[in-house]
Amino acid sequence: MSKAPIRVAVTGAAGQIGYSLLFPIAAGHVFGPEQPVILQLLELPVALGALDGVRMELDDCAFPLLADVITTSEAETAFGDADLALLVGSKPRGPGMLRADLIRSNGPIFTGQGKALDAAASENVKVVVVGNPCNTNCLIARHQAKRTNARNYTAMTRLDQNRARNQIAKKAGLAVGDVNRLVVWGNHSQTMYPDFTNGFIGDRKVTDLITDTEWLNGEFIDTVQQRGKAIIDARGKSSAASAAWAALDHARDWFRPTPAGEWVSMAVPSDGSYGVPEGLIFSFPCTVDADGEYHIVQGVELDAASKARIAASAEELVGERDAVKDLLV
Ligand code: NAX
Repeated sequence: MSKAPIRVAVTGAAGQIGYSLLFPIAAGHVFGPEQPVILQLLELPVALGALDGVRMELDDCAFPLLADVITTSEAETAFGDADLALLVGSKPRGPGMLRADLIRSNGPIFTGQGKALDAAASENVKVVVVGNPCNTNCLIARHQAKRTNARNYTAMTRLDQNRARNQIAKKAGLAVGDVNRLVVWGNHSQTMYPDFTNGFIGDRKVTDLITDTEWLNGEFIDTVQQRGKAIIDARGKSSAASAAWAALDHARDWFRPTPAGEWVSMAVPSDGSYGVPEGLIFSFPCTVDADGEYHIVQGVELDAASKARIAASAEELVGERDAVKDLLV
């Protein structure tokens, strides 16, 4: 192994998503077949035993690229010199719990983890928040970014994008790999907007190939927005493997230039683009350059209905920000 290893911190590493996430990273899926990695895994003390089992399984895979595995319940140890931090661990939404309760209950976790990240991680650490409500948890963690690069605090909406691409491909009867520029705007919640108006299948607009506008404006958007619930209803557990793959997609696509003509959905700190209040963690169409910097795609044409949906999701995020304002002082 000639290259210096990349350090990847994962929180909630013994959970469902963590378990699906670690093995592909160790196998080279994110950073390629030449790049060694060190996994730095954070869990609650109560789950350290289970995490030890995960570490044993990682060992037993004999991954040539896996230079080391650190398991800990100390956030600063897990985030030490991390180049990538996947913040997955958080409390799940319990029966009858409102979204507002979840925000209040998980917020403090992200204050503590934000502080630990800022104290210990690499200055340019790339942060991907998966734990829900991921946009606002990311906002809270980012508020602690004094030394680390505050631009690099992002939340995951890639699962929503992947879900949207699949629905469109199925409806058109074409390959999912040909669906492009089909991004999700806004909050990872039921106000998210999968924007079919700018999507392509091959070199044809989605709206040229799928002319059933009632389906696009109704069932399609509803299916993407409700897909998480549909999976819980069917499986009895929330999405795990698909969420893990989406986190891997998000990370991989942030460490390589975006292929020409493609866009990726990333919830990033708003710079005011498209009228989204500055600082909200909002999913936009993005591209990544050769230096690993993301950019919000500018000049995307939006019809009145799209603008209204984007504004509604921004408004929801403003409400979430207000609900945690004591954690942002
Ligand atoms: P699990 O309950 O299986 O695992 C979570 C793990 O996090 C547990 O092992 C727990 O011990 C650990 N944990 C809890 N608090 C922690 C803390 N303060 N520090 C370190 N570890 C901690 O949940 P899982 O199915 O893996 O889901 C994890 C999170 O992803 C949830 O918040 C879930 O809502 C969220 N999701 C986000 C998605 C997205 O698209 N952004 C989709 C999938 C998923 O619903």
